[in-house]
Amino acid sequence: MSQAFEVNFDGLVGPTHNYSGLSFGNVASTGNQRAASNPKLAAKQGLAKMKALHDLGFKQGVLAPHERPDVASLRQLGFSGTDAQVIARAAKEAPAILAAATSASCMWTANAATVSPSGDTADGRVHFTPANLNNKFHRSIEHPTTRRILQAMFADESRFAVHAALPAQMHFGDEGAANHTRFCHEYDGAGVEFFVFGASAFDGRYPKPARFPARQTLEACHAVARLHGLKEEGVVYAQQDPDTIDAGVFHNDVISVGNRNVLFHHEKSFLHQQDVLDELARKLAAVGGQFVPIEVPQAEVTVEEAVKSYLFNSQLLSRADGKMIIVVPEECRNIERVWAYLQKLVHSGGPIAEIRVFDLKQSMQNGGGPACLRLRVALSASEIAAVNPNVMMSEALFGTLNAWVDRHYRDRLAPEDLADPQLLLECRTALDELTGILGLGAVYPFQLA
Ligand code: SUG
Repeated sequence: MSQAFEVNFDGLVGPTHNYSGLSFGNVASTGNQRAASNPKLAAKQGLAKMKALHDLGFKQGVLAPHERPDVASLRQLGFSGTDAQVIARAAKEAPAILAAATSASCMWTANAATVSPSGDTADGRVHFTPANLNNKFHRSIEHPTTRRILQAMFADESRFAVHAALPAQMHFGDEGAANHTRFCHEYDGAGVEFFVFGASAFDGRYPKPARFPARQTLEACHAVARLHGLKEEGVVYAQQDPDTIDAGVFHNDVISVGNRNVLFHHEKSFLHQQDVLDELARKLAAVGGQFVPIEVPQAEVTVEEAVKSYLFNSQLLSRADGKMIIVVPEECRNIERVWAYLQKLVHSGGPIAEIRVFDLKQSMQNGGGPACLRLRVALSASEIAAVNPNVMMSEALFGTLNAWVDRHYRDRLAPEDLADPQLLLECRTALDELTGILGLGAVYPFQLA
């Protein structure tokens, strides 16, 4: 039996979690603009999921939140003075920009980076490319800190390579693992990496969505595959159906999820869907895997119901007996047809045999479900031993982080609170302590200044 694991690194929700309607094309985000948030509850909901999966025996880690508001970005945009003056001026002259600079969006760590396990890469190292998240200003400011945090967690350069993000330009719009899945037989063997793009930046022959933006380009997928040293026979590219992007599927992980040899997806996920599935089956067979697609028909769950319930923004986790657990948000239980589908799925005798439901409402209201909140890193036992041990979930870390949240987080943030300069100080105090807890060293702008 292989000694390799998929480790899920979940984003710890930051103290400034709020609803600012920043993500055009993400219907939950725009629909909840100006609602009051509860950062304390959001962080605790995320921690509860991490702990529950840890208790079930899965390897679970934590990715730290970022310093917000990002005063450096505000200064770059011409707001000047002391930090408090910068915030006051931005609040008065450009509240939408202040909101963007205050977003806790790094919590959705599926967008932190694309990860290629060592079994796939030319140099046998695990490769990470932080996503430039170029399509949205509030997300485009994440990657420098994300990179420093990943370097502090995966510091051993003989095993891990943490690249810089792709050029910050729409041609190379990159959304990280939200548009990437890896299929394999064993986590440490060779696999097939599946890159899903929304449009091509340079080739006009590819169709484009009409209403909402395509965040990920084909050219970004190619660039990441080159940087990671992937072999052509180990890669499949597919275009998302542009109509589903226009229906609110802003990332591929809102319409499909894969694990090991299984792809759980909707009938309307990809263009030329049958060709895509055939290529995945052929390439996975070449590395010893037997591809199992599970396709959900529109007649049973519509794209609209998929977007509302986040059925596909689920986690598929392999149990020790080889069967899989599907981790879904509570919203799936609240939509009768989706819940009926899930019941049928787990009683079908197929690979997915168990449902776990989590209350992640604080994140869901911004369009972030269970899969958005985690970055998957497949690691061999010796690679796991080289990861910074302080970031791995445990009984003790769970207690420490809950107490840390209790000490530093507010339980309500309304839009007008973002103008409060105290919020920055609260965030810095919390993060200063957190870098100690997680053994990250100096990773935030205020620590590096
Ligand atoms: O990028 N929402 C995030 C949600 C990301 C979900 N991630 C994955 N599907 N993997 C986004 O659209 C909303 C922030 C606000 O409106 O305040 C936001 O950024």
